[in-house]
Amino acid sequence: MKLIGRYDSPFVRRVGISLHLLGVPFEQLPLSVFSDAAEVRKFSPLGRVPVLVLADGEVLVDSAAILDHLDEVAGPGRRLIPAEGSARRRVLRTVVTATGAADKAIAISYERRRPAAQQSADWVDRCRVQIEAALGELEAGWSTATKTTQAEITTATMLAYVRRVEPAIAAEGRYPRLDRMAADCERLEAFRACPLADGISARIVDAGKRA
Ligand SMILES: N[C@@H](CCC(=O)N[C@@H](CS)C(=O)NCC(=O)O)C(=O)O
Repeated sequence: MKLIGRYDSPFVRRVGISLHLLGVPFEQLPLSVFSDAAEVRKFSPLGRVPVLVLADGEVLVDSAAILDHLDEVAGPGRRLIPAEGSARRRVLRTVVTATGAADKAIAISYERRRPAAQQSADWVDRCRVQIEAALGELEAGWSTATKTTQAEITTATMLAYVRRVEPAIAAEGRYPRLDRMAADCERLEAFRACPLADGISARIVDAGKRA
């Protein structure tokens, strides 16, 4: 199995962490959607990551579709999103809020790649407000789980990405419950196996100790 993409993408990282947690062996092809765009398009015409190439050559695109497949294979006792009922709805609500925030942080990061004169401060502000609303909702409703689910994985990977792209939005102490949860996650073997550059993970673990 091959996972295409780099862990600086929160979507690639949540898939990598899920594969590790589920004990699924894989090889990572750390292609960049920018500098390796032509190579990425050979697997996914849209040129987006993550892509998961299964052992039989079947290609899965989009992190949600990939995670859905991994949960199906993992089976009822191990799946990372509960199969049904209020537990499923709760995890899905958290996951879509976190992925929505990640989308907005990615939008800011792409805006910053444009020539300075073409960047829109209004657009960046709009994205910031949306990320803050999502983080506020997650913080207010957060309850510590006994088991790591996709809610923790996706929220923690999103938080690490926001910290890298827009550090002020997720400044230490603004979201203490999320700080503690993310620190617990970043200590897990599966998270450490999907490392982030710039020492972000270590800073999140330290912030969790102070939260
Ligand atoms: N909904 C997609 C989002 C994936 C996504 O935004 N990937 C980014 C990297 S973080 C990407 O491929 N960007 C290149 C592009 O959109 O052109 C998923 O969950 O996989």
